[in-house]
Amino acid sequence: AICEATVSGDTKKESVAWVPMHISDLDYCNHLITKFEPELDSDHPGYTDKEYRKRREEIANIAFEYRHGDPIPRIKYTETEIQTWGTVYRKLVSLFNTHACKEHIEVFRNLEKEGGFSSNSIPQLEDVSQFLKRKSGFQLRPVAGLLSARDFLASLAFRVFQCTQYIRHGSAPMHSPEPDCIHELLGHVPLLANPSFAQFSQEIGLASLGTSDEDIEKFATLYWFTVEFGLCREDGQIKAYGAGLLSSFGELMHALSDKPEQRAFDPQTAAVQEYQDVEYQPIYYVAESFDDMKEKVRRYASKIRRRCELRYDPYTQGIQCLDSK
Ligand code: NLE
Ligand code: FE2
Repeated sequence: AICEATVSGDTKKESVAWVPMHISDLDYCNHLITKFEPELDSDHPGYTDKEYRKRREEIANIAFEYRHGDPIPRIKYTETEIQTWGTVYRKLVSLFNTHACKEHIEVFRNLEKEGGFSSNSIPQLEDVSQFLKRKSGFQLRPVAGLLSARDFLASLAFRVFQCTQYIRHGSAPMHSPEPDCIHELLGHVPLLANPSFAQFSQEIGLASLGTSDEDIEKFATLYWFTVEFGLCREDGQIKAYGAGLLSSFGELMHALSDKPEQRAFDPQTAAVQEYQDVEYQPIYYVAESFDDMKEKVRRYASKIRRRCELRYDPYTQGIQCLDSK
């Protein structure tokens, strides 16, 4: 589906971007960024582990074959995988009370009570997706690895979160440069169950649809310094709300220590700040509060140049153009 009115830029049709107009169009939003992968990168802890690489391929195939509307296939995780999960889970849980923002802590408790979260087993994406649907209307869909920023952000417009299903290599539990199910489930899922954060995420997604590559790049960077690695003030203390911190006990401790640089959050500067995604971050942005971050990013998103206002219609699960400028 192409909606020309959603395409940014001048009336000269210099770049007619394809835009998903219905939730089922997300079947085509599957462009992966091949970066830090066990098959390709000799620094990856799974590079020399044949079994791990085979497992990754198996799980990736589930995502490749997935189509909108399918239940997310369940995975029988191995003992080794469950052990890695348990190690990270216990470590992180011991840090959340002092290091995580209250919105994250609140849902996390609920996930342990009603959502089947525990250190003994890796939650199944289908069950977590059902949990999210009830709490905030978000749902998960499996993805094979790191997705292009455009596709990832577009999914948010439909309240869909693209979620990896494999787990990091057991030899490097404290930090993983690539997303994995620990990152998604312990980092992202708690906040996605928060209705206000869910609304915020969808708005970012809508604002990203059909915008220029430059704007997507800035958006992705802003997302990086907030939703992935953001810190915020809360009752006179600094807490983490970024999913990349809340899923890495190594970096969570680092971020709240006196080692990294902590800057006051400003979306204009954060959106163009260079970053790397291999090691712990040297710079974090600290928002005045979690709510203040959402408000500032919203305002930033509303100024992005676009040809028409978009709205998501939950009845048809499609995108509507409200006006053509
Ligand atoms: N560094 C994070 C972790 O170890 O869980 C993952 C970040 C993915 C962007
Ligand atoms: Fe993430």
